[in-house]
Amino acid sequence: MAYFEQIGTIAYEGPKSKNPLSFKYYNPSEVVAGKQMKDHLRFAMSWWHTFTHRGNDPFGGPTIFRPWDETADDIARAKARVHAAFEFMEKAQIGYFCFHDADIAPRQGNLLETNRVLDEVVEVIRQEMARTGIKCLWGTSNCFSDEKFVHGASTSPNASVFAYAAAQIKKAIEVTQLLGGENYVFWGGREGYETLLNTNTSLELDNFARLLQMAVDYAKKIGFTGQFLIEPKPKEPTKHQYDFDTATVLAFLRKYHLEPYFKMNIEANHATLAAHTFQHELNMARINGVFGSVDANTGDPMLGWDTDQFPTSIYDTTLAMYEVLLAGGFTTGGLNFDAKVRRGSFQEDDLFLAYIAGMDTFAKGLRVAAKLIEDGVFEQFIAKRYESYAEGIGKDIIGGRVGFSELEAYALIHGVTPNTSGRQEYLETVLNQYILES
Ligand code: XUL
Ligand code: CO
Repeated sequence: MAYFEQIGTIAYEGPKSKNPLSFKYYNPSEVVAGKQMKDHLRFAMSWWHTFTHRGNDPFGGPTIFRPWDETADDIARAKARVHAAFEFMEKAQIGYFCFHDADIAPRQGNLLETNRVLDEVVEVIRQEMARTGIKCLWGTSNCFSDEKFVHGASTSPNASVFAYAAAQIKKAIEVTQLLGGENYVFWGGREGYETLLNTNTSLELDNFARLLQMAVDYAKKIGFTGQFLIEPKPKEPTKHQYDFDTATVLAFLRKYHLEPYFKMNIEANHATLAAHTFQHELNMARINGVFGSVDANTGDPMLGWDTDQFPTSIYDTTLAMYEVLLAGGFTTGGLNFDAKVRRGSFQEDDLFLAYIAGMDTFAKGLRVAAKLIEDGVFEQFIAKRYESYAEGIGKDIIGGRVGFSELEAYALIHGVTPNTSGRQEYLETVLNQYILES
């Protein structure tokens, strides 16, 4: 059965096309900076927002009613969603998907039954993957929605909740391995606190690290070679999330000797919520060698919460792809649209239009970023700005050949040379020029 009968495969028609169901900038097989666009961008669909989201918000129930949700039997519904999801990905030319255990199969009364149903649905996914060649970018476990996770999962004060979360994650890693997932994501849904008045932060952080170490050990044991990723987010649902931002996660990983096993899954709006730019978070991951993958959705700058919107700002995607290219591009990672259509965008074709918007915006960003790097626009400027460290006293500082006494002697004799302008406005103008002309 086809769910999107009116829609064919979305094709590249170029920037002059007026056909909304076409790509204007994303030309999958076109080579940009030595690689086909599809291999640079590695677009992924998020199962949860695309196939289970019904438009609910805190003020109202569903506004989105999908044909694949019509059956009352929740296992049949999960299987119908698999067929709809693969038809959608094929038609939208999306090569990867990401999932939580809870999105792909309905939970049952106990863990054993939940896992049995999960296996049943995973088998249908496996068949669809074999039929289409679509791959799994990453899997994860939902350790935040269920009531038992009210006080956290690995950071819960209740040890039996820690055990249950571990069991759930064990299974999710196994399923990810079975589906050939290239990564496994940890997003600490409720790993944080609401108030310090009832919280032992020291024990909670130790336990968080214990759970991650167990995951590392178990992956080794079963031969799961996918990359482990941590997705930083500063707030929501808890007031303070332990994985606040890249720098905080790095400090945590280093304290517990976990850094070799984890990279970052950077989400654009999580950066915004931490009062950083998307580019900042990607930059921090890149310079620390922990750049892994991207959740490409954006927020609304007027709102302080996680709106999970499809990205349409070329400015942001240009600077994001600039960092991704400087990081050497994606290896196991990709661009996952952890994004949902607005509550008011309830038609089936809105799903296609939303993904087209996001994919075209990133494709355009890639084109601009590749040109900026090819021309060395910012690299040359930056190299010149720091040239005082390439010779003389600067070289001695970097080489560790001088300390306070030598520097005092230097300063007493030489004083300081004049500073040069940072030229921010000029650089911003050049960036605009590249966005408009590339
Ligand atoms: C939550 C979020 C998650 C993770 C996976 O803000 O982004 O959906 O991407 O659990
Ligand atoms: Co995300």
